[in-house]
Amino acid sequence: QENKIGVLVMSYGTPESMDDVEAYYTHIRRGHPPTAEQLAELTERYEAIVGGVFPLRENTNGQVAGLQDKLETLAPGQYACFQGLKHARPYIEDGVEEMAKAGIRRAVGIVLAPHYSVMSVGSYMKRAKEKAAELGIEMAFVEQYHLHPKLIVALKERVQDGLASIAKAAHADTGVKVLFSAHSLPEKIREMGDPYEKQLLETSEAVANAAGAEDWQFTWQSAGRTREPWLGPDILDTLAELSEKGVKAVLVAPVGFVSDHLEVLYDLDIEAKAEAAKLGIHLERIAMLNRDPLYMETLAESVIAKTAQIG
Ligand code: FEC
Repeated sequence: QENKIGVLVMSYGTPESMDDVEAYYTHIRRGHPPTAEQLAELTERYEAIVGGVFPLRENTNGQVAGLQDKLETLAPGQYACFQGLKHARPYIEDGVEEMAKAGIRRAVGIVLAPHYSVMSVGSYMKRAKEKAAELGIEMAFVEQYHLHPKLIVALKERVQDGLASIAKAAHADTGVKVLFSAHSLPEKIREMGDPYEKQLLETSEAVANAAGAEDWQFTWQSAGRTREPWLGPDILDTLAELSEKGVKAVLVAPVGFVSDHLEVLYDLDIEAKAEAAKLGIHLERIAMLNRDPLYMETLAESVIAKTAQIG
């Protein structure tokens, strides 16, 4: 593989088993173990999503394999993909080490999240850069792909399918609000001039226009359980506000995420859905991208375009 270009495919990571939840949570909290109460609460959320299975692991594996296949089609024999996770094994640093062991000298890094924030994609990149410098690998990074035309088409199709599904479920007459959403971050990113919020609005607007959905807005979800203020409004507050305005049907489009995982399967499908039901709102969610061919092409084309920068 020495002559190949390495592709470090980075994703959030999920526990390997229920026994691993505490270590995973401690890693997310930068080495501070959770209290017994916090741990119990997170464990319950994992148990609630399909009986304690960790779908993000399988989905990330599938996306890495799908990207490798797509690169093989577009540029046969030129690329070798490696996986690096933010909060679980194989960690980002492990992925870079695997590349070095395979004799890779040049590599491109890409994150399985379309929007750039210094606190998300930026922190993945920082860790990969440090390890690559240590091991003498030259690396370039895809920082965002939130307006890639194929990503927009893939999301547009899902919004149209979701609207058709809601129309069948008897709410065709009252109109449907499309709610684009993404993981909240601490409010301090605003003062840092971070592009996260702007990029999320750009994706939302492009998808809404392509799908012909006129009635839409953006909301945050999954804010962390810390004392500092997080970007809002949160989806649960947004639902309450929409209910007061008489909205009866909502299609959630979590465009900040690309897989089925806890923040979608619990925070939206269980928590937000229950809140909507209480408010008399019919809530559905668009299907996630997972291994969608158009998403795989978005990743592959972004990697190939970036390769030019490493000579
Ligand atoms: O399915 C799974 O096992 C993992 C689901 C999962 C994804 C995910 C994505 C993002 N996060 C982002 C930011 C933060 C910040 C904190 C934070 C905390 C958690 C906790 C869990 C968790 N996140 Fe996450 N995130 C997922 C899971 N996240 C569990 C800890 C308990 C909790 O607060 O709910 C706060 C950390 C701190 O204390 O400082 C910040 C961002 C994304 C989307 C981009 C990406 O995928 O990287 C941003 C999936």
